[in-house]
Amino acid sequence: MNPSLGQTRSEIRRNHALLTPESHEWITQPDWPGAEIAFLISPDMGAKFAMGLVRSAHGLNDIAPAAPGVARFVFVLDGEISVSSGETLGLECYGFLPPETDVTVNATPGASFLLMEWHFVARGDIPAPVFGKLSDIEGTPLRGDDWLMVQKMLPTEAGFDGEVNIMTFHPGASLAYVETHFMEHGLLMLDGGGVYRLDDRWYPVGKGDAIWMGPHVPQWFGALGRTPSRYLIYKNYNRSPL
Ligand code: UGY
Ligand code: MN
Repeated sequence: MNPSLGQTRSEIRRNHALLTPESHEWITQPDWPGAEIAFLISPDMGAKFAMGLVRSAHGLNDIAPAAPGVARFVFVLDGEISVSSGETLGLECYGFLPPETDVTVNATPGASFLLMEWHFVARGDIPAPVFGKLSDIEGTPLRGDDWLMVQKMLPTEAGFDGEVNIMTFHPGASLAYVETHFMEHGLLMLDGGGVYRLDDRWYPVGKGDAIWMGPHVPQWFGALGRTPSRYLIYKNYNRSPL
């Protein structure tokens, strides 16, 4: 595959997309001074959320909160983020900033992180911010299969309208069946790789690849290789389809 000859593994389809690193478009935004952002998933393609990668060569200072009504989630891929409420987030630490939180974001030079934003659907009181470290979260087997472990970064209480999980597949493990559900996903491969089935297509995927799975798209993953495969996956959850 040779990007300079017009080739890419990226595919944008009606109900899903694969976004691979060689086609990332890094842009600047007035709301994010000092940052370059590659927005990989956005409502323009049919998603109800935005997902991107943020990087900053010289660091970030006091990035303003998200727009009114918008929840923000960050997951650190390199360097360190600190927030104005005092928390410092290192590698594989995360933060959930609910709407109307006046917390600003700073980052060290060279930092990079995953950014998710979505219009928050409130049920009762809006939850407080959540900060944590992935390695502190215990994994639980998915449907009893300990070759496929899930770590939930957000509380499962009804006040949260989404979940962001890490799924770790033992080499050779796979989803037990082809899922179809009305909830959407945004996914970033963190380690390893395998084959992702999306709708009627099968994609080889590896570290750094991102995927949008729209409502109802048939989805399945099988892990390949000799080391575990891990992905971060967002899902709109605790919400009615109506
Ligand atoms: O939570 C999920 O729906 C998850 N099992 N989906 C996926 O990995 N594609
Ligand atoms: Mn799913």
